[in-house]
Amino acid sequence: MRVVTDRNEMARLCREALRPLGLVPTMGALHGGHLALVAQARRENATLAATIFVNPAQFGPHEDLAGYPRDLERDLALLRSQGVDLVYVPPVEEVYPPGFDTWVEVGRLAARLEGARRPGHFRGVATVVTKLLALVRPDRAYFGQKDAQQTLVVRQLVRDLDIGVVVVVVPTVRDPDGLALSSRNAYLTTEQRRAAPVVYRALCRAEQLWRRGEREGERLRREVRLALQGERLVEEIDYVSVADAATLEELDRVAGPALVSLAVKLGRPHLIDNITLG
Ligand code: PAJ
Repeated sequence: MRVVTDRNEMARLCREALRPLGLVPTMGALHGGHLALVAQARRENATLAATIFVNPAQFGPHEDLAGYPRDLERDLALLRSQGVDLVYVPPVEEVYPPGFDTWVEVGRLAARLEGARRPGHFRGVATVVTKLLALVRPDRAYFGQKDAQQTLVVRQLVRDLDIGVVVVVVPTVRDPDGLALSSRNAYLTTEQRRAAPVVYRALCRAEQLWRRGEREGERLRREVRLALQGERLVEEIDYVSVADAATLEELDRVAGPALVSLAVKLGRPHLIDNITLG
């Protein structure tokens, strides 16, 4: 496994790589969710590249960029054990050199949900993903359904900017109690961790009602909220959404595929999760 910090060297190694070339972008602090992306990408490509870059541009001024969990040696050992060929670990100045002044702004899709909760977040994501795709030029790039809106934003920019990469979305990996794996789970206390499965339970409540024939968006949103409010450690419900799975527009009635998604503050972190209906 080659670990590369220089973008010219990364570009050269990717140009010379056996095709197809797969890319798994991450911010490190790797867990089973990341590794599911890596495993699938390993199966589907001749060469596998991963990136580890905690992207400052996607953190808001009041978000804990400095406190984001980092453990490069452990991450590299995991990637090596999964058969990754190339890992790009750029310093911040390599991605945003002095004078950097171009941003990728996705419109309507990026304004909703996480975009409303975290202004500027998707501009940072879209910009760094575009840069990584331009540098690596992979045949396939892998993203997790855990961040459903991010997958839609990436698909939109790939389409709009004619990037010519296949975006592959990998199902959410969960702990046995339903909690979606996330680097931010490390911030939970033992007691908060015990309460956290309420997030997935609340989503499953919507699915259960939907299976019984409930199609009214507002009723589904209300039931998810009620389930969340039943857990006293949920300090704040940022949003509960039942939206069109392609446009993220809130639905009055569920007819086609719908994304049920939510964000809550539980202790220090905000937890996000989602399921798809239909
Ligand atoms: P990060 O949070 O490190 O996640 C990297 C990838 O792993 C994302 O595609 C994310 O959706 C996926 N992932 C995280 N938890 C998952 C889980 N439990 N199951 C399945 N997939 C999971 O997302 C980012 O980094 C950044 O925004 C990035 C795309 C790297 C741009 O900076």
